[in-house]
Amino acid sequence: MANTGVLVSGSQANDGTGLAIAWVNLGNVNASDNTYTTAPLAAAQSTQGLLLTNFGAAVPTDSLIQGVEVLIERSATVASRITDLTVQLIVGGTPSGDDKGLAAFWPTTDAVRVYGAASDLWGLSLTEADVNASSFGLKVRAQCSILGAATPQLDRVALRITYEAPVTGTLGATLNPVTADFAGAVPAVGGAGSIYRVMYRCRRGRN
Ligand SMILES: [Ca+2]
Repeated sequence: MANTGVLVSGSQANDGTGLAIAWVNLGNVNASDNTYTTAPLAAAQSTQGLLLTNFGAAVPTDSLIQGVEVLIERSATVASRITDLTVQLIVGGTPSGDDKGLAAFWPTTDAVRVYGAASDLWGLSLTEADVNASSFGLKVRAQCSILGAATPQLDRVALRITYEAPVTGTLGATLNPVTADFAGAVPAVGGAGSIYRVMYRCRRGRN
């Protein structure tokens, strides 16, 4: 299994939602450096959707996407006020799949919360083309309690994509179905020494 490493967004924007509060200093969201993307909220207000895209993933062709982890380092200026409203992937420019926003209050000192997992596809069937596209990304919204004002602060928002890359084998080699990806006889189509690419895609109805 391979992964892209931790990636940050090349593009950031507010989604313009209704009367919601826009995030400011959007470029601060890419580094864990205690400079923040913020949206000062009054009681019961919520932020606009922060749309983060253009993560620059370079997953190899014909890989099988296994999961997406989202890492959000964040804090709030006041305890017990700020919670997630939305944490959702963006596929092809459209928020899609599971909303993993949580009801837990944001802490008042920076902490990283991980959403999803290396084996979690957020209810989606993602291809390498989906995740490599500049239109792939993440939407984040936060909301404030009715008890009073507070500001959500995003220090860094990043994601990491786990995938299984295609594996090649040589005719005559012993391929272990656990550690490689082929069980059974290799057809002698090309003769000894031929290179075969063997792929299996058995997940979520894909072949
Ligand atoms: Ca920062």
